[in-house]
Amino acid sequence: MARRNNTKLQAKLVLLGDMGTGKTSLVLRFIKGQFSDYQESTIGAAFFTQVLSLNEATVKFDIWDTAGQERYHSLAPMYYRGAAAAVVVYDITSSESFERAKKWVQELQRRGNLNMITFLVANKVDLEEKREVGNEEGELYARENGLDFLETSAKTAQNVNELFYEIAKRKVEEGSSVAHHDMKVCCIQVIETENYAVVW
Ligand SMILES: Nc1nc2c(ncn2[C@@H]2O[C@H](COP(=O)(O)OP(=O)(O)OP(=O)(O)O)[C@@H](O)[C@H]2O)c(=O)[nH]1
Ligand SMILES: [Mg+2]
Repeated sequence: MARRNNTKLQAKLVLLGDMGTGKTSLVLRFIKGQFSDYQESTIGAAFFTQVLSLNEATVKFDIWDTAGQERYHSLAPMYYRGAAAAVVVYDITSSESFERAKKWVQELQRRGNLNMITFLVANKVDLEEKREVGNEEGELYARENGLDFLETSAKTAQNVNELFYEIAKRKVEEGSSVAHHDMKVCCIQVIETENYAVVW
């Protein structure tokens, strides 16, 4: 019989994106199942943890929710350095936030981890009538840049759990491929800390 939950992984996840795109709202929807129309703008960054149980493993996420205001930009490398996954968020009702998301993707491609899982997330799909960025536009940019893509709504919860579960699943697959094949991959390190293996 297959053993369940026998692997424990810890993964650092960072959210980046323009102010007001819904980064904090996505995290609070995922962790607390809550949404507020009056979510306050993040100052500096906020830290959350959440444990996800999959069939094969338990993944503990250390989540850094960064502040989108431009004045905090210089702090960002502190949060994406060493991250296993990055979620770059834009707001479908703001073309400007989509342009900002592209800048984040470029910065991550220049300065982030080589094997980082990067999701491009188009948030606020409940505001379809105010849409400025088409689904195909986001999807195409993601495909051309090797990113995963999801449209979400922190308000209605559409695709929010799916986003975090997909990242967890991918980390587990990466972790097990390292263990099973005993590969020496320079950028994937599996380190035992306490009870968790940290996958970078
Ligand atoms: N309609 C709708 N509103 C949303 C959604 N997600 C967030 N909002 C609203 O958008 C505003 C900004 O959300 P935040 O979660 O604070 O955005 P943020 O990206 O964390 O912003 P900063 O912390 O300033 O970088 C808030 O008023 C939220 O209620 C969504 O999916 N749909
Ligand atoms: Mg915030």
